[in-house]
Amino acid sequence: MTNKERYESAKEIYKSIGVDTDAAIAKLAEIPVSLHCWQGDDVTGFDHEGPLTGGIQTTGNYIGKARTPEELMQDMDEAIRLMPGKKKLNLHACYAIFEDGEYADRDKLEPKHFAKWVTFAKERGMGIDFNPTFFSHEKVKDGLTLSSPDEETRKFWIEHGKACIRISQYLAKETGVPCVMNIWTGDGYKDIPADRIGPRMRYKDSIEQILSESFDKNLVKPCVESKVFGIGVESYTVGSAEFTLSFAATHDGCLPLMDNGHYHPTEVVSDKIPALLCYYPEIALHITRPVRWDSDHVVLFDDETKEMAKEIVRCEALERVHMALDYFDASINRVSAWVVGFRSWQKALLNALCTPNEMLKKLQEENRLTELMMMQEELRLYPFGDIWAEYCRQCNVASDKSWFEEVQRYEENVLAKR
Ligand code: RNT
Ligand code: ZN
Repeated sequence: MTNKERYESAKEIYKSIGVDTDAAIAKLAEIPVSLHCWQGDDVTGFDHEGPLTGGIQTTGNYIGKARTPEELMQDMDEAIRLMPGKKKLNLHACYAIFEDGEYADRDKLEPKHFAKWVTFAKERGMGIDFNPTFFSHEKVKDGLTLSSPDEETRKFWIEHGKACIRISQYLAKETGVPCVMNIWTGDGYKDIPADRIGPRMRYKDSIEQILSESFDKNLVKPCVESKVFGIGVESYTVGSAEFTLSFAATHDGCLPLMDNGHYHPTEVVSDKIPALLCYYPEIALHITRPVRWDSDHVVLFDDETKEMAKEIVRCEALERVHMALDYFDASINRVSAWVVGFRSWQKALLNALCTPNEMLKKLQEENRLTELMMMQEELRLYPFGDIWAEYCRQCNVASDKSWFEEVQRYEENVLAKR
């Protein structure tokens, strides 16, 4: 059978359970997913020397890490060519690009330092998301930034946040696409603190000061990301789940951002998505794969990833949930890491769009739970691969593993020579 015939056959099978696969494919093609630049260089950026801090860590030393903006863009291009679907570019402030000899510290960053990224994104029809970088910098004092008891430190980071609001607004204006600006800090303590409320009150005040910078709410969407713990900050995180959720709930225009690596191992973000959607008009996600902890492994097409996508689709919230990938694996080919992760999330979304959600919901409402279980299991073996192949064909990318040959060639010709 040709791929076309396989698709036609699969389409009929899905049609018999009330799923329109053509509509699913068309829908997915218009939903942007944010691709994080930081997988390409192990969260290093271009504005500093020195280690990655903030309780996050990349492990591995695979060849070919991008060392310059040109290399990073070239690698991203290579990855983008191999992924179906609409992309948005996700940048961190530490990826500022300085022209010869010039340098601006984080509190003095300006839109012009991101002009090259704007050109890159525009040429590829992408919007841009942005992140202030509150880590890997000498002004992180005793592991604290926005919650520091040292006024000078705190002021520096507030100014950084404000500069990032201005940059986000510029990125949105230039690309014509709203910019999601995510605030995450690694602030916390390794061991049992004596004062848990003080840092949180300072953190609250600092974020309020950042958000007091004037911006158009239709252009800039600030978010606050929570976390349970980081490496070296195991006992206390200032921006905990309760703190950030409450902050977003009480500050108009501020979105909560859930990273699925930032919860206790048996908690699932798939269940938290519909809970938050009951209250927030919009939410944001960092999609990652925690292995035993917030390890930021490459996203796979696994059960929880599928379940998260299903919840977004079932809640009819594809336009209300800002989706961004967030992982960094330095132990494997970084281009492949981008591609596998992005393709996995695309698969999860397409799989969700091909799920007979109305039918399943009805079974639940009528308490036909025996049948619901049977049907959910049955669906696992539906010919989803044929729908995926058709989606990839329409997006002009390989549907099967043949994309990997391209990555191997690129490793040989480009990455191995660095
Ligand atoms: C860290 C957070 C944060 C970072 C990126 C680089 O635990 O997930 O989102 O991964 O900002
Ligand atoms: Zn994250």
